[in-house]
Amino acid sequence: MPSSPRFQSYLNKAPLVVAFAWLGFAAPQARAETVTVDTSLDTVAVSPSTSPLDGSGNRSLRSALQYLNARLDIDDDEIVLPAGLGTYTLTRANPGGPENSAAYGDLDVTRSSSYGAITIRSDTPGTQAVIDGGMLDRVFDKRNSGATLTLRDLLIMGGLATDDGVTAGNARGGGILAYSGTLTLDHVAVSSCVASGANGTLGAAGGSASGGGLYAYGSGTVNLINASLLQYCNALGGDGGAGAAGAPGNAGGAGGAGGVAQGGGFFLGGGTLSVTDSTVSENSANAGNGGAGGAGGAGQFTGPSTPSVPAGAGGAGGAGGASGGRHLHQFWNAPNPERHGKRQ
Ligand SMILES: [Ca+2]
Ligand SMILES: [Ca+2]
Repeated sequence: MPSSPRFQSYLNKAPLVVAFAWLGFAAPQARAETVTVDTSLDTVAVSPSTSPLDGSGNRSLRSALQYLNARLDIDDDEIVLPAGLGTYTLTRANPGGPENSAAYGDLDVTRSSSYGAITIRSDTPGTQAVIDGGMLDRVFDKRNSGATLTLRDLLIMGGLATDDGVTAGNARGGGILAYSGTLTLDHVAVSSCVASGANGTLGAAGGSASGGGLYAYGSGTVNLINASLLQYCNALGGDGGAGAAGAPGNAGGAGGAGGVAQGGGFFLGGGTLSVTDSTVSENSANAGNGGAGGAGGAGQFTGPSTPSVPAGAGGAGGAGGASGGRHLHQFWNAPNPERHGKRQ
């Protein structure tokens, strides 16, 4: 009987191979994947269904996410950002309205609950890697119900939301927009992010703004743990549009109402927020101003001196919007878990 090491190795594996053959399966492979980013540039994957590499052969934050979004398996995967590689600034502006495939603007996490979780973390525990949205769009958009996303040791800044994820006008989630599932911020700071509602056009109301730092909706859970921080974020309602000028002899149009602003730091449109040893402070919500009333129409003269049609009255000014947490500068540090709220 042969006794070479190679043959012995085969003999050791043989029962497993036979077992899988008998069951009709191929032998399983470890599929969980870690993609370590090696460029701070904001590039896209050339073939995201098979590789995280961009056109220069590098792995960027965006190209890595495109690749993991396309990996529809049940294993948990992660993206590792070297903290010393510089700021990861997003530079791919949306070409026209919201985009939800992670190719432009915000970084869309599109996995559903049927597949494994995604973790995006710094390579150095305790040291935050910096992601700057460049005020082009919000930074992260967690889109599918049930998906699990963990962000760890990150500073997320410079996000700007002007849409609700699908439609422009009403702004939600300047730093992060999250739909259902589980989102955990583990030693993550969300700072200097803005949700900004659009200004109204002629006589129309301004857009609303909700969640300057974070907006969560659906039925999931958001966990802030381990010295996470929502700070210096703003929700800014859009101004109402000015009323139309009146036709001769007619009143001017009313101005549009100012847009509502809610939740400078965060807004819960649904689900639960749990804050543990983390802080929400120095955020603000400012509603839009009401639009000015339109000018009254001029009088009409048919004779040499007396107007036969009097001048119209000026239009009514629009109502100012309402703010939730306006000028909110409170310090909130919850050392114990399970603090829930609609607005903060
Ligand atoms: Ca998006
Ligand atoms: Ca996007």
